[in-house]
Amino acid sequence: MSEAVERFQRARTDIEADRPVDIAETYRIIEAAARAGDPEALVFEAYALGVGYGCDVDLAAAFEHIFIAAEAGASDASTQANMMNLGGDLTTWIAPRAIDYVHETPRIGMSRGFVDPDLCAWLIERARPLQEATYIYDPTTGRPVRDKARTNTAGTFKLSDLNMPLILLRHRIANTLAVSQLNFERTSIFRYDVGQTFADHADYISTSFTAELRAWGQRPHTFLVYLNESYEGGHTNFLAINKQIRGGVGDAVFWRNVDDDGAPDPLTQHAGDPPTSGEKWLLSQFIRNKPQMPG
Ligand SMILES: O=C(O)CCC(=O)C(=O)O
Repeated sequence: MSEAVERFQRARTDIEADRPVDIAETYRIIEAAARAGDPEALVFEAYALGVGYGCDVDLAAAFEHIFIAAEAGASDASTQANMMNLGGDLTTWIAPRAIDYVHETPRIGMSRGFVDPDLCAWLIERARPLQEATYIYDPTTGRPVRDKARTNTAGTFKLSDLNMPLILLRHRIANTLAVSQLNFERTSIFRYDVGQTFADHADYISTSFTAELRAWGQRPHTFLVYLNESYEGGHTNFLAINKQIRGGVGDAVFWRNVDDDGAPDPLTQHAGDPPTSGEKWLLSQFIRNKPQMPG
């Protein structure tokens, strides 16, 4: 094994363990191993180019890399390539989708058929092994704590868990909302079993969390995609405005968590109601107003 590939393997172990790394240096290691012809490094380079991990976003190169990696025999690249074939060329993949507004104050938008049903089913399978217990932020300390107010599970996609269809979806979301993909937090997929809930909460960052706001900015946007519909109950429930929303497979709902001046909007308080039968799967994308740690 070449030196470049050995260095990549070590970097990959760190990424998979979610250890803090020097992102610019890690990208150079990935790139060198990909140039040396390592198929797995090609896949990682595709993800890095897709989200801007230590490099500028280059979606055309990222798109191509997956097909090249599939031909080179990278595990998993051909299933991604097959999914990508479903969505057409790069331009079609990331084009903004049509939206309509279903509530005025606060403004809540929906985009029907935002994600292809086959891709929804595929994303659920990618998210299943990532599911972990969820947390809420302690209102006093700002630290994550377990609480009965949030009993659903969530799978969060760090760099090594990504896949190119999901990266392309992130760009579709960014283009639909006219925001930068660099401001995206890690994408999550939530699972709710019968009775599990994410009780009434808001997604904006409280103005009292000054260090968090200084470091990572406010969270003006929430964008959700309903990945399945074989459950009852499980609405996204905006209690302050008495509005319950449930999309069909692949439908998206989104709103701004802050008003036009950037102040938190308490009317956006909402809950993920518990399903009364079946299980609910939901993609959740939080978007900040400044660039986030990529990957
Ligand atoms: O499950 C839902 O419908 C709501 C999810 C949610 O509350 C959130 O992502 O903040």
